[in-house]
Amino acid sequence: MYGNRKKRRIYSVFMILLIFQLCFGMPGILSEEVYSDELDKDKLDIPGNIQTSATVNTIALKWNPVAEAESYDIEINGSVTEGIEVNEHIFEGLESNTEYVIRIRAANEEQLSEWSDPLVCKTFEAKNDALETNSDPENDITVTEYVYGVTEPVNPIPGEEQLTFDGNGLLGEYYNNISLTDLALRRIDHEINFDWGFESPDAAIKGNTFSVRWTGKVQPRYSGKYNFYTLTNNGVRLWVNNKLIINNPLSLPNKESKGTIKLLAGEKYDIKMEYYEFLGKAKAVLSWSSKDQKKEVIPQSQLYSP
Ligand SMILES: [Ca+2]
Ligand SMILES: [Ca+2]
Repeated sequence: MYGNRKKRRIYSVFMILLIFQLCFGMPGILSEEVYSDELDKDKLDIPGNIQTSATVNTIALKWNPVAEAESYDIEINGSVTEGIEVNEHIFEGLESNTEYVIRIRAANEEQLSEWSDPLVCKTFEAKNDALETNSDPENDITVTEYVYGVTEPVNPIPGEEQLTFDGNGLLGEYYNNISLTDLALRRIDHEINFDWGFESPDAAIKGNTFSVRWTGKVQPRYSGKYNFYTLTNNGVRLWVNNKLIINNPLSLPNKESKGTIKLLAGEKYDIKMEYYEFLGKAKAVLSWSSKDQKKEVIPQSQLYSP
């Protein structure tokens, strides 16, 4: 009997504590949970998966989009650029061979996310001091002019119509990264005149972060100073006769670059074009012109695979 009374008393005390908890304790706990749920609902995520790509004087960034974010702020060496509306950005005009510390946060009208962990990205050392790059804002063309080759102007060779032009195109080597190291595909491209948009050049190639090296020979129809033009999205380098005549390693969309070199009609010159696509749309077009040659995409007849 005594044992049962004790059990009943313990049971009663337990019930009183439980009722007290229900009346006074629980509302407090519940309201805290509701409050933190409301905070979580609006909290912006920190931008993640930040990828960088550097050149001598540029740093390109992209990151995963953040839900509910309307824009992004980027801090680069302490200076903040606000209101970037897409999840990618390119800083231009940076110092070469310099480390930049970068953080990104998301923003909308109500709030800011925390800054991402700082990451360090270093620009490359400038190697080719002779190369002059001028910007022509009127035509939105980045001009890289570098004249090589024969010293005296050469007139078209008499009887040049006897020259034969029967090229087959250039060897295209396609890589599944932007650094021309992860070879995925080799093929002959009759000309370099590609507008891939958001698509990939081939099922074996990713839609972003791929690169291509085209090699072979180029054969001009006329003698004289030739302009070569690359219209690329994104970076490009072009060598003709083993001279680097275009060096635009971080081409913005629809940027045309021009390089100039003197050539002799009918000669076959080494040509190499390196290109990479970083993000978004992809494009690679190689054209030429001279005083005797109207501007055109360099046709298959003038290109020879190695
Ligand atoms: Ca793409
Ligand atoms: Ca692109």
